[in-house]
Amino acid sequence: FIEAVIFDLDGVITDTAEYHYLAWKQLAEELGLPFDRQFNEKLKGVGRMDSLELILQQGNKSYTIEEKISLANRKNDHYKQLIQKITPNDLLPGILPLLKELKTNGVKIALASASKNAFTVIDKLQVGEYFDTIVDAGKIVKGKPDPEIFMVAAEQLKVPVQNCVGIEDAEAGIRAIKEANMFAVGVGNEDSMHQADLIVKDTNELTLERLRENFK
Ligand code: B16
Ligand code: MG
Repeated sequence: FIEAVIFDLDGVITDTAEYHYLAWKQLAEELGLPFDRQFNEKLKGVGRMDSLELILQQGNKSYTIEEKISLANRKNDHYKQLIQKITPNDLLPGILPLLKELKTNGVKIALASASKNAFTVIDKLQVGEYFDTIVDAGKIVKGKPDPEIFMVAAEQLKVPVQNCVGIEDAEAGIRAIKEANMFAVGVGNEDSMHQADLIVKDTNELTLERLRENFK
């Protein structure tokens, strides 16, 4: 039975991808590197330093570790400024009713986001009260597709992995959920979600009933 639901943030609870896109674009422009929406797709669910590496590979200049850290910080400053604008209206469709439904039915709720800004975003969305636990991305050694962040979420909730459902919008995230031996729900189109146990096109299709019908 479903004892807990573990949520990804970006692309599932809210669309911070747009803000990540704008912040990376600003940095890429400052560095004279190419950057567009198509390239941005590769960065979804991927951590900050790994995302930076992918962007820098577009040019032929090499950077020291110190320079890379300062570039990542610069992108994060742009991003932090952008997320100040987030309000509860930025919750994706169906997410608030789902959180409420899970809570009323005694299903535990966790957040497993690669973002070190997840606490700020959850705060801005005003949904912190629904989460039994939020994994600190800063304490995770291996990013998605490694299962670590989902395993830590289950440990923090004290729920066995076989009773957990993970919800993700990125291929790397679905792989992480499956590697953690959990039931994987993918939000998005089927091509990038073939490993998922259940695929929904839109977040407003996510209801406890739908999850229970498909859970195995
Ligand atoms: P930060 P998720 C991920 O969030 C984003 O999808 C990804 O684009 C971002 O680079 C990563 O968080 C790290 O975010 O720079 O704020 O620490 O999808 O795992 O919720
Ligand atoms: Mg995501």
